[in-house]
Amino acid sequence: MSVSCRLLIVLLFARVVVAAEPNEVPPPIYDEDAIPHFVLPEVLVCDDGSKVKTADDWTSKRRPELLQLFADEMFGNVPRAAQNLVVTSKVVEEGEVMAGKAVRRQVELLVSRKDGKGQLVLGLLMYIPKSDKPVPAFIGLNFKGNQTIANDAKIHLNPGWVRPSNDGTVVDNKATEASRGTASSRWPVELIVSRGYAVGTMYYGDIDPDFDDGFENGIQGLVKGDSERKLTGNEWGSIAGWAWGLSRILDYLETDEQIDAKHVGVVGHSRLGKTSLWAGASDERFAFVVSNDSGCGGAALSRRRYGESVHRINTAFPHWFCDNYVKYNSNEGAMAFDQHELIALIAPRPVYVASATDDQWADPHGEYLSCYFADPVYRLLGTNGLGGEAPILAPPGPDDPRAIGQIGYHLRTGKHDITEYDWTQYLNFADRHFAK
Ligand code: GTR
Repeated sequence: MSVSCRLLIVLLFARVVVAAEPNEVPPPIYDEDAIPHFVLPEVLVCDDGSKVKTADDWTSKRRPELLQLFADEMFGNVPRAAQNLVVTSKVVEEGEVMAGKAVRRQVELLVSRKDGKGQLVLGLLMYIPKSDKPVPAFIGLNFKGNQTIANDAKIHLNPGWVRPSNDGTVVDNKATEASRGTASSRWPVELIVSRGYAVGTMYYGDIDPDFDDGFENGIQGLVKGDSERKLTGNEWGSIAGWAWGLSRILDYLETDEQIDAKHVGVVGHSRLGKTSLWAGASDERFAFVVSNDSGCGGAALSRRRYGESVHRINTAFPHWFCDNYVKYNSNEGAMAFDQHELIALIAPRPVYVASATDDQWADPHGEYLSCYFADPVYRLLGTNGLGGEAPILAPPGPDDPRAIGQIGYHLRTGKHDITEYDWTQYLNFADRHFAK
């Protein structure tokens, strides 16, 4: 089916235009019939109107311009000064786990300014299956500290600022002992290791604490130093900072002989799914990318305005994206891009997008459509896209991971979360691509 024909079908889904006062966040749409009319930018047409006909057109022209567009208008560019940072690593703890079948390794990545005026300590936790050859790995950031991912008393308790929680796991914005293992259902470490993969994680707040402080702290603050300069409209927001941190983990893994650094996938849930997509788009060393329930600003098409909208996300989380992104509040039609093109930036590498039935805020249908509209790029680059002869417009039903080619997709029954079911699909997907 041609791209224009697919666009027509989407237009048929969309009938009513929603109007709102310029500065007022419109109420979320939860009705397919209420989605505004929209026309998606064509992924295989360059800014100058020329068509992308070959893999080379994509790689040498369209992909670079799209990547720059997302950097300038949405996530923000990493300032050149970040290249002056010096990152060193130190293994700070190591031990056998899982009855000798795996190793737990804790590493500190020390990020320092050359002028000595400040540094950040990023704590990486890894579980690595014992093997006589380097193993592939999944890496991803976590929300509340490495100690939350497993009930393992040896994991260092994160000393930094943590988002508040009233269940005793965080007191005065510091994680407590009670937080140990509280996110273990999201990190089925034993399953991952038993399938032959290492898993590495870092607390996202080590890179940039998740609150709007004008970027005085975290990686943006470190790069800025004591200069009074404010970030410009196209400089990095928090998501770009977190993605930068994921790339530093990969730098380290390239030096770890137990890891097959050519087969490292990046995985993330929710805001960290938005982050894994941007990390995968901006750093082509990531061999595969997983977006779990990433929603608005992640895998979901922005123009649908279904569930969380650009206007709402920029209002609730002004620090996640660059300031230029605010121009698109209730004005998505002015974007020269949409989220299918973020998926396409990962091509031809495997990408997996997952949604959940009760997570309408993240627009499961819009997440699938991004995969659908990224499919032509995957096929142009010689892969089978969403699988089959041609992609299917209707999303698969719950718990039916059948839309699986170089792009994978499933809709899990249940709430906004990342579960063992999700991980099982990601492991199967990685197995298939790494031909194990
Ligand atoms: C929500 C936000 C979503 C998603 C989620 C999360 O409040 O609206 O975009 O990122 O948080 O990260 O848990």
